Formats: sequence, structure tokens, C-alpha cells
Amino acid sequence: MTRSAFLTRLSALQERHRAILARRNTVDPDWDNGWYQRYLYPVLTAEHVPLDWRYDLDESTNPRLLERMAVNSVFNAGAFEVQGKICLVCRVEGADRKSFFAIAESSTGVDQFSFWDEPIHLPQTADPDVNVYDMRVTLHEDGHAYGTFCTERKDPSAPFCDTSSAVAACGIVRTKDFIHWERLPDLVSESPQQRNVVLHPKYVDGQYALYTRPQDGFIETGSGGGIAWALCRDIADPRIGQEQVIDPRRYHTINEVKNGMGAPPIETDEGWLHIAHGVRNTAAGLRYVLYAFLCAKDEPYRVIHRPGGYFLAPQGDERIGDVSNVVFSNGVVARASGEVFIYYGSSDTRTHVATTTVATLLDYVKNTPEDPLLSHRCVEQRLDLIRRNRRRTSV
Ligand code: M1P
Repeated sequence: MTRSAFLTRLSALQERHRAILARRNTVDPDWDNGWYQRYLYPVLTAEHVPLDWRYDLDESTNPRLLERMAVNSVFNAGAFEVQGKICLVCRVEGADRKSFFAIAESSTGVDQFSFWDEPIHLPQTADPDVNVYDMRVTLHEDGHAYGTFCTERKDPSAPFCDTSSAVAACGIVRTKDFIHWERLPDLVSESPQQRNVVLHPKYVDGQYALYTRPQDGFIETGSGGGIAWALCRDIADPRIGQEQVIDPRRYHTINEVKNGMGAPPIETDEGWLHIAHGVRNTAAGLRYVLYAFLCAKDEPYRVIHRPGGYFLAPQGDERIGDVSNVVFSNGVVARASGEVFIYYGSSDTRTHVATTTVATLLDYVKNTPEDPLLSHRCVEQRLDLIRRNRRRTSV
């Protein structure tokens, strides 16, 4: 490639990257269930990742301007708000399949996200992470921001020929500025594996409180009965005893196979609002959807409203990606104005937002009927709705 061809290619790449970052997002006009707005474009994709994270921009070492270190996907982001900006702690996955964390920020929360200068260089424990993902960011009342995430390592008990079996555990970091991170020991629990661990933002009974997801194996939750709750005396020596299941998985529901807590819950006057994910099996593989529920204000482990069915399911292009038919959320921002931004990854590939309000979410969780678990009861629920509507219109 000649020098001028190199520069032409560089300027085309830069132009395209600028256009992606500058793109405005619009509410999807074809979506209207009243619960939330969807948007036409994902808020973050692999193409948003800075060019100098992916390309060697030195003509002498990369004369063809090849993408030396490609990025595969940007998804499952934790979220927080600082000085009016919404920041996403994204799971960025390289072409080498290793994920890392990187922060992108936006003023609007729905578009024009751009990454900070460098990805997070996560401090290690004595047992280095092979892979890390799905950070939940909790602004805790102790004054720190905590990140709880999945740290994955090869299963030491797997036979030599098994190069897939892994052990998932909960890694913990904390920070005050999102630039300097302190690594704490991994969570010690009685469960063989852990994923989807979320730190509650307040002390409960003077202790740190965690939503956990006990599981026997790496993929299968096995005897792990659902989303659980446990207290921890010292977050710098994080150990929990018995985990109490607060949101069990149930036969023939959206979370029959497994579930997991999403972001730290939103505090409202009426309780703690949660958005979690539920997984069911199908002939085409696992299907991940989001669902919502409300826990009591003074007992954040007691579910008081449990609407039936899913809140958000993959649709259109969201259905397709590295792991298809998946939506997954671990980042939510509730602004002081009552606006809520729900960030979700689709098919382990890209990041989207749905927007709503605290008032709408409360209406949704309190007034959507619970899943009666039996088909004829579901018909009775629907008949009740139909007949009430008909009575109203016949007046
Ligand atoms: O591939 C779908 C999701 O699978 C895992 O979630 P869970 O532990 O609930 O099965 C996670 O690896 C998540 O990142 C991923 O999106």
C-alpha cells in the first residue's frame, strides 16, 4: 500500500467511526406496549470501540492498516450516573474470546456513547482471571462504588481432555473515581459456582447484602433454586453462609431453567424495583428474557409483587448474534427526574437501551397479574379482563 493509500484508508476508517459515534438515536415508532420505549439503534457495538484499540495506526508496522486486534462484541454493561452523564461499564469481547471491562459515557443515555481513553486494567488476585464479564455497579452507602462480576477459570478438576469446563465465581472490585480500582478477594460461598451476584446499595442489619445465584455447574444451575440472598459482615473478606432463595425458578415459566438478578435494584417509595433475567429451554436452545418484580422497602429480600411473564424479550435483529435469542441486563440508571434507562445486551453481541419511568415500572409490577402457573387459570385471568372491558364498553 502506498503512503497515500494508507492515509486514504485511515481517513475513511476515522470518518466511519466519527459517524457511528455521532449518530442520534430515535424511539422505535413501531413499538408501543406502554411499559417502555425501544430505540432504532443499539447504543454500543464493536464498531464504537476506538480505532486505536483495534488498529496499529503506525504505517511502518501496519502498512495495510489491518485491524490487528479485532473486537467481537460490546454487551452486558453495568451502569451508573455521574455529573449528569450516564456511564456504561461494558463487557468488551476481543476476537480472542476474552472479555474485559471498558467505560463509555453519554449525556443523553440513548446515543453518542464514547469510550474513555483506555479499558479498565483490572487488578488480579493470586489466581488470575481467565475471563471476566457482566459487571454490576453498586453505589454503596459506605461511599465506594463496587463492581461485582463473573470471574471464570478453567475447572482444575476437569479431566485433561476437557478444555471447556470452567468454574464461575464472583469477583469484587471497588473504586471512588472509576479510574483506580481496588481488587477484593472473590466471594466465598457454600455454592460450587456463582454468577450474577449483585451487591445491594444499603446495609441490611448492619451488614453488606448480596443477591446471588447459586449453581452446581458452569452452565446448569442444578440444585441452585433461583435468585438468592445472603448477608456478609466484611466486604473486604467476603464470605456468605446460607443463601436464601427469594425468587425461585419454576416449571413451565420464563425462568424454568435459570434466572439471575440484573442491576442493583432501584429504590422507590414503594419498595425495591428489580429487573432480572429468566431462561427457558426450547428446541432451538435457551431463550433469555427480562422480567421485573418489587421487593419490600424494609425487607429487600421479600418479593411483594411478581408480575407474570416477561417484561422485555428479544425481537427483530436482537434475536441474532453469538448466542442467539438472548436479552440480558445488568445496568439500569434511574435519574432523579424519575426517568429510567434499562441497558440490555442482545444475543451476547451489542448493547441497547429501553427507557421508561419509575412510575410506569411501579404500575407495571403492581398491576400486572402474577403467573397463575396453570393454563386454565391463565384463561380465567384473561376472561376476567375481557369481561370487565366488555362491561365498560357496553355502558
Ligand atoms: O449467553 C447468555 C448469558 O449467559 C450467562 O448468563 P447465565 O449465567 O444466567 O446463564 C452469562 O454468561 C451472560 O453473560 C450471557 O449473556
